Amino acid sequence: MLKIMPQKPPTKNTHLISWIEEIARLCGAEAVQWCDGSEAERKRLTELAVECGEVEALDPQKLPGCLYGRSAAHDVARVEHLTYICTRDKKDAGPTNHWMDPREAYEKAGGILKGSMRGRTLYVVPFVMGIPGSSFNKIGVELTDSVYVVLNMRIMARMGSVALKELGDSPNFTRGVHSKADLDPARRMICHFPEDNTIWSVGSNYGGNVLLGKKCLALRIASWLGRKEGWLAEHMMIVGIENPEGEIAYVAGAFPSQCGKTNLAMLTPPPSMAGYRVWTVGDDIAWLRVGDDGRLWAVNPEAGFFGVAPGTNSKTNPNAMATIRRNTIFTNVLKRPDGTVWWEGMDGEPPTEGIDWLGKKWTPDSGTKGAHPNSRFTAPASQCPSISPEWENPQGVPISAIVFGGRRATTEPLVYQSFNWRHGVYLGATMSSETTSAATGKVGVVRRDPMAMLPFCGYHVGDYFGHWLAMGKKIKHPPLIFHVNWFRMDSHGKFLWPGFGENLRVLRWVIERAKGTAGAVESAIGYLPAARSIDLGGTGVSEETLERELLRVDKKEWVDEVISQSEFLRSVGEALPAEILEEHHALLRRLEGGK
Ligand code: OXD
Ligand code: MN
Repeated sequence: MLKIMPQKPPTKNTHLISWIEEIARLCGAEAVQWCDGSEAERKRLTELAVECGEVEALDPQKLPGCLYGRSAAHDVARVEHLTYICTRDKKDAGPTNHWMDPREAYEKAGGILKGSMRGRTLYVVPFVMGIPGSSFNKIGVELTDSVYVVLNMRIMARMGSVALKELGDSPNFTRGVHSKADLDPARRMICHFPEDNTIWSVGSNYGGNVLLGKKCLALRIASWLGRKEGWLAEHMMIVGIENPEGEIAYVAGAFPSQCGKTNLAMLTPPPSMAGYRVWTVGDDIAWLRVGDDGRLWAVNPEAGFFGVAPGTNSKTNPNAMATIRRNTIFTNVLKRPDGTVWWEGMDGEPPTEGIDWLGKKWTPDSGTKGAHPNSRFTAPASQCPSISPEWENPQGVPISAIVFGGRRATTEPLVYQSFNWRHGVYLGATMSSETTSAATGKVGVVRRDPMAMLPFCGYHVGDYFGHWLAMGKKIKHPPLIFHVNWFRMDSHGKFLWPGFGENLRVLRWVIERAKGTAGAVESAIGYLPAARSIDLGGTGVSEETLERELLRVDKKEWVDEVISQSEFLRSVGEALPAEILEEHHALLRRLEGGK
C-alpha cells in the first residue's frame, strides 16, 4: 500500500500537489518527503545517506560538514548522446540536439520510471534559480529518489521553503523528475520537453545529468524561455575586475566544460599586478537581460559550484581550495585513510595509499588514476573568499565585455576583439574546442561548440544565433566581444601562455578596450593587442613570443579554419542567419586580401 503524501503538503498549490501525486503513483514511491531546505533536514538526510551507503562522511575536524560520494563506474559524465530535446516538431530542436518525439519520450522514460521507486522515498525538492524576490528568477521542482541529489541540490540552488513561498499558487514552474532507476546505461535518458516546461531524467546519478536546476533548467529550458521572453541563458562565468583605482568592470565568459571557467572566475591576481582584485559572481551560468539603462546585465542563477577537482590546487585556484574546506560534497575523487580526499594535481605528494574513485585500494604504483578526470566538488558559492558583494544583487551586474574561448593548440591567438556585435556573434557561433572528459566520448578532438552551448542550447542553433543578433539590436550600450585562447602550444607541444592568474593581464586589456584606453591593431580576424599593450611583467613570456607566436594569425591555418567552419555552418541549414554567413565570407575575403 503506497503512503502517498504522508506529510501534510507545506503548500496549497494544487498544480504542484496533483503533479506530485501523479508522478509518485507512476514511480510507485513508498513515501513522499517534502524538503524545506533547513539545517535540521540537512543533518537528517546526511545521516540517512551515510547509513544507506549513498555517501560517506569525511573527517569532521579536517573537512567539517564534508561528504564523499562515488557514482557507478559507467556514470561519471554527461551523456550527450542520451540527452534529448523533445519538441513536437523535430525542426525546433535543430541539428545540434538529439531529438525525440515527446510522446515517444514520455512513453520510453515513463516505462523506466514505472515502479522505479518501489521501496524508495520520493523527495520533493522545490528550488529557485536566480535570486529569490527578483522578477528574473525561475522556479523548478525536482522529484528524485536520490538523497545524494537532494544534498547536492541544496548547495547548487536556493532550495526548500523559499521556493514554495516564491511559487505561491502559480502553475509556472519547471516540472523535473529524476529517478536513478537501476542505473542501467541502456535505460538512461535525459529528456527535455521545453513546450511543457518539463524535464525527465532516468537511469543516472551523475550531477550534470541529475541536478536538474543546472544544465537542464538553467541552460536548456532557460535558453528556450529566454528566446521566448527576450533574454539569454548562457554557459558563462561572470567576474568583476577591480583596478587599483577601485573601479570594477564585469566580464562574462563562455568556455566549454573543463576549459578553466571556474579558475578564471576565482582568479588570484599575480604578485606583479598589485592593486587588482577579482570578484567572483558565477563560474558556469549567466542569465543576461537588457537593463533600463540600455546595458546588458548578468545574474548567476546558481548558489554553488560543481567544479572539476583534478588540477585544482593552491597555485591554480587558491580560492576554490579555500571554498571546499567545509560543507562540500566530493564525488569520484580518491579517499585517503585519514578521511580526507585527494586528486591528481592537488597540492603536495600523492598519498601512499587510498581508496580510488572505483572503490578499490590504490597506491601511486597502481598505474591508474586515483580520482576520475571528471571528479567533482559541490560547494556553496557563499564560502568563496572572492565572492562578489554583488553576487546576490537581484538586478545582476552590468557587463562591459563578453569573452568566448576554447581549447585550441593552434590557430586561435591569445586574444582578439571583434569588430562589432554582429562579428562577435559570428566569433561565438564558430567557436571550437578540443573535447574533454566532462562528457562521455573521445577526448582531444576539435569540435565546433557555438558559444560553448553545443550540449546546452534547448532549441534550433540557427534560431539561437538569430536571437543573439536580435538581442544586439536591443542593447543600446552593448558589451564588446572578444575571443581568447589560453591553450596555444609551441612546436614542441608546450603551452605558450602560463594561464591561471596571468590570464588577468588579458582581461585587463579587455576591460581597458571597453573603457577605450588600450591600443589595438586591425587584423583580418579582428583587433589584436597593439605592441606592449598587454603588460607581461613577471610572466616569463617575452614580447617576441607574444607577438610572433601567441598573437600570430597564420593565413594558411586560418583559411583551413574557415573551411572547417563551413562544414558546421552548412549543417545549421536554412535557419542560419544571413548575417553569420556574410561575416564568414567577409573573413575569407579579408584573409585572401592578405590583411
Ligand atoms: C559542467 C559542465 O559541469 O559543463 O559545468 O559539464
Ligand atoms: Mn559547465
